[in-house]
Amino acid sequence: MTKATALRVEKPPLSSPSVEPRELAALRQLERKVMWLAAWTIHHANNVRPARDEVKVGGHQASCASSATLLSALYFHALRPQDRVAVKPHASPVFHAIQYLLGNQTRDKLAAFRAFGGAQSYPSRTKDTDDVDISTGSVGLGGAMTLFASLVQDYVRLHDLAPAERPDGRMIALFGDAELDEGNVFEALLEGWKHDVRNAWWIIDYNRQSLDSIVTDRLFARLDGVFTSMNWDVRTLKYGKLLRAAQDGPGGEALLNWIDTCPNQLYSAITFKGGNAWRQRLTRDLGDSAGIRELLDSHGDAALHALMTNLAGHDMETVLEAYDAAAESDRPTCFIAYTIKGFGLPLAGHKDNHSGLMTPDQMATFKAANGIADGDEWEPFAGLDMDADELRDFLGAVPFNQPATRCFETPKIPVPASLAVKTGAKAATQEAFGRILNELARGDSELAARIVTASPDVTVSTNLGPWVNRRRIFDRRERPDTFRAEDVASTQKWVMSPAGQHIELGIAENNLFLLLAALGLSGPLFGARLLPIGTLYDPFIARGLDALNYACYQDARFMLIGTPSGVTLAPEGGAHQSVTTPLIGMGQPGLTYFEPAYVDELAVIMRWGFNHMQADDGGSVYLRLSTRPIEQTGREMTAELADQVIAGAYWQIPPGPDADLALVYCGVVAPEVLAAFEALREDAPDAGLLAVPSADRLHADWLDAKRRRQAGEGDATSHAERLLAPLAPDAGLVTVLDGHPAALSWLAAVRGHRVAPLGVEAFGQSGDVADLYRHHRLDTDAILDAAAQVCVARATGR
Ligand SMILES: Cc1ncc(C[n+]2csc(CCOP(=O)(O)OP(=O)(O)O)c2C)c(N)n1
Ligand SMILES: [Mg+2]
Repeated sequence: MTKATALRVEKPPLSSPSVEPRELAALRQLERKVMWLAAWTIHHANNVRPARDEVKVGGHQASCASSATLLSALYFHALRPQDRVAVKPHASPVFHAIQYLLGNQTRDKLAAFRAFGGAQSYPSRTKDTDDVDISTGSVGLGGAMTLFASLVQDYVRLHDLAPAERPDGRMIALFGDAELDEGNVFEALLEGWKHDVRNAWWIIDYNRQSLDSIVTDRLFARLDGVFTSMNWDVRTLKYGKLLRAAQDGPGGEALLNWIDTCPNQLYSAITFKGGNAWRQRLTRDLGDSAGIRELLDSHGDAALHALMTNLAGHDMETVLEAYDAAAESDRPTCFIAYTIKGFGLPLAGHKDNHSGLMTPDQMATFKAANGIADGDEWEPFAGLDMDADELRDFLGAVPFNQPATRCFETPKIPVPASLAVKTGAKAATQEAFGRILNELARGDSELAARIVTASPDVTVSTNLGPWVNRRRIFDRRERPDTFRAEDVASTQKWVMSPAGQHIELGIAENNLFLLLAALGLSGPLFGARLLPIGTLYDPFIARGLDALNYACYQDARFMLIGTPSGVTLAPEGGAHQSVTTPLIGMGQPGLTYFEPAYVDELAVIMRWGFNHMQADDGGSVYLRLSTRPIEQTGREMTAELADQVIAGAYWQIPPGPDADLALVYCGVVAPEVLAAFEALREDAPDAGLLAVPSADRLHADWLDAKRRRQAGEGDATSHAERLLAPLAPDAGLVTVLDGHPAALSWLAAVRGHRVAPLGVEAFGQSGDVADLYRHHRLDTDAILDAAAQVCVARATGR
């Protein structure tokens, strides 16, 4: 076998039994319209809509043209209402055009593409109004999320939480081929394989171009193998019907062999140049091959160009056949669809076309070719060769557009009045977290039934063990705990079951966040509200940070437990110590950060968190916890104190009137701060001790009060302002946390107090807590020094 024929894709039949001729004709018309609308939407945003600044509007006409057939065939034919789709970000105008034709998108939103309030640059669940299932933007994430969505769909059904009669949907991603450069895609593939996911389609728009260039020739030969090794069904769609028909004619075999071995760069370059360039090149390379002259002579330049660019991803019939052929199976399927970036546009094939825009002249030519008259640019059926009523009827009958709930409203799950647990006199927040979940696991509350935990291989070391022992690990099949069956003693019972409520992941934090995104959208996507809790070591939040941001961007609701954290996990060393996570927690929209010191605070925060995850204007919650046991207060958690914990801060020891000094702390450094406080009380009897379980809530409320005052609400005040009011105007604050000091130092701006911010600013190293606190200046002596410093500064007016 020659190299060329080895690459040849098995020849599918040329007939199309599954699609009636009129349906095919309608689909071809609509595909043309989608191409036009996408190109026009982008052109309008850049050239027609008046601009107010010099910043380019942008949009991706070439990326859109590449995927118009694949998406039209999907939405107008293959998709069912229960299916969910992640569309590659740069095909957003194609998606919006399709929804427009289906009656789910307005002309105004299209005309305002990329403008404030208009259709979004990249499909957005929260900002777009035309039924985006899965947001995209950061390449690789949306596609990978489909696998976790599929897992969640199975979870919901196996727990009998799915709405009755609702069939399983297929989780579908339209990928740009360069998205498969992102490592997270392969992490997800592997995890998906482990969990035996089903009902997933990945459609790869294989235009062999990324942003900067043409992708390497050898890559996809490898990728095919990757998918096959994960037990995916791989369907390569290479040639359209014209090329397949030509194969049997004069010179056909030689022609296809030539394409098979043609480097991606060369194919793209000649595609850009067009018919005459094909003729010259083929004459040069294949002029002596039998039948080639005849083939070339029987095709004019335009016909030759159409033939040579007739790749399957632009051949409606071939795409429909491929979708239909895969429709019966629930095996994950990857379609590698050969396409041309910029197909049908003057941008086609050019290596620089990613953000290329057609010039007004090119657009005028394209418009004429589409038969669109001036003023009819947005008309759904203008310039088409089929009766508008017939097309309207066709669109009305599209399976995807039949009445069905696509965004579910789900009732809220009641949260018990208290989640308090008993601990010893000394306790760590991580251990208490495990106890709270264990208590929930023992009971039979609705809350416990809806909690799903997940962890990337740190289940036991983040104290999820007791919960897992009781609620088991989720698996589509029952699997006994072999160690138990073999009488090997272990405190961990790892029984797997379809009823399990913990999803065990391999070590890939990206996957944790994508799973949390899918679990946290289970209500709207699958009609069953779940309350996901994900645990990981705090420093490794950074490993999955983009996926965390992505989950929050989609308004997925979950509880994230970062533990252990800071330098307090001392002997574990610098590679495991987290420094910036408090700032991540404060800065991340859609995520509220708490760092409790005491177990009673944790119980209050978790309770609030479960409600916040369900509130219409709520969000996700991040708890930064610790393994360091500290002396508990033994106090009663009053309603008033609980409110203050949630507001972000409370006076653990209130200051006297006009006090000169306050120690302010967050989290596990409480013992050092308390010791310092006792030591300085003799000299500063009026000093106060402020505990800050949520610098994030406190800060957000402070900004909010400012905004409200600006908006005319003159008496609006923030919790931080009220708390700091009793201090003398020139009092000093010493702020302390096991994390970056900027998380608390802003408190000085609330009332203009002096501040000495203590925290961690450098990488750590192994040691015990005492050594590391001394090294990073978090120990009692350092706090006393800082207190002296602010007092001296006050006395000297500096
Ligand atoms: C994580 C991330 N990195 C970089 C980008 C910028 N970017 C946008 S599209 C793109 C290339 C996309 O190529 P491909 O996926 O093949 O899409 P297509 O060729 O269909 O446009 C890049 C690098 C991004 N959106 N996300
Ligand atoms: Mg590409």
